[in-house]
Amino acid sequence: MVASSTNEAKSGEAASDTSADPGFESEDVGNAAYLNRHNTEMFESGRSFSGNERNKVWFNTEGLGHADLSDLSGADSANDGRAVLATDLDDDGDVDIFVHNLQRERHSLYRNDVGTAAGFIKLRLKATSSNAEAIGATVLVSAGSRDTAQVLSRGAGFLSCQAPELIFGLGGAEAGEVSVRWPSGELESFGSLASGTRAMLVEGSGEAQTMAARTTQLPNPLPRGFRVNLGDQLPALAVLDSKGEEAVIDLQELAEGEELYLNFWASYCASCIKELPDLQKLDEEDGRRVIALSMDAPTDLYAAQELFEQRGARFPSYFLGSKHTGESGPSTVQQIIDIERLPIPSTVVINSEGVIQRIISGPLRQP
Ligand SMILES: [Ca+2]
Ligand SMILES: [Ca+2]
Repeated sequence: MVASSTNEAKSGEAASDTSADPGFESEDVGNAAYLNRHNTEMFESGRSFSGNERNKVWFNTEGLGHADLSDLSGADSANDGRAVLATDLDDDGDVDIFVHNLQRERHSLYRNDVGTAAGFIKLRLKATSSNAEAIGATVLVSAGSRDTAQVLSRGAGFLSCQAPELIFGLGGAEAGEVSVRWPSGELESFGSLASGTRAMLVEGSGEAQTMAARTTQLPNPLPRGFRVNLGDQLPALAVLDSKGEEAVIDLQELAEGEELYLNFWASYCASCIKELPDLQKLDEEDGRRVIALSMDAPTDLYAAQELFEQRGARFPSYFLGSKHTGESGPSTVQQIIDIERLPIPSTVVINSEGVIQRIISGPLRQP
């Protein structure tokens, strides 16, 4: 899509009589230079070329159609995905998902925690009378009353390939009968393989070579909307103060040896506004301090601050909109959170050393 837009622009540019003035040409709406800069700005601002195409996860209910598990599975994302690799990355028997994105987080890894109680078989293939990777082979697994077939194909997704491994769920059966239709056309049986088997099937051998499991622990995800995690030290942040002036919050300094609650809120968030009096009471407790950081647009700063004060909140209040880029000096707020994903209210509890002890998504007091 991007390439074709640029080509169209180039042909339009050739017909334009503004080419006599290179300075003017570079500003001409629709020409290649304009589009390139437009595209760069799209990338830098984290916007999508493809509009709002959220990632989807569908579950085949076998009879009741496909259920949309996108949100429930946690794989829902507004990121602009370009390729999906579905394979068992931690070798525990269930299929995990790796997504390559065009922008924002370039790679996302979704660990499958559903479990493998229903059983599985993992197979790799080696052909001897055709391409050694056995691309194009069809593997059939009969388990219980179910027959499942998969074709080994490596190409899928933009600039990506699939893992050379097929994973079969057994639907609760203790074993599966395995046969392979090799690219040569030969059909070969490998007999019954027990649930949990990981095996290499070599064409012509008639016997599966079992392989030991090599399980590894995939990391836990960061708290939603955060780019920092428990145990991290929060950097000094460039913000605006409640009068709209540039300010830097050094959380360790502000904590003054006490426990610090950094509350992310906004004037458009009903539950945020509701808990402001509770946060004020918390700030008045011994050994605790509260700081508010509003997610409001800088243009709404004064209205948000007015609402903050109307709710009886008197603890320090800061806002987005600093001109600092985060390249040197204090960090930007965007370097510790993803504003588009952060659930608000969210509260980070920091100890007197400035280290994150807890991250609370939602109100402090759950309804
Ligand atoms: Ca897995
Ligand atoms: Ca798993």
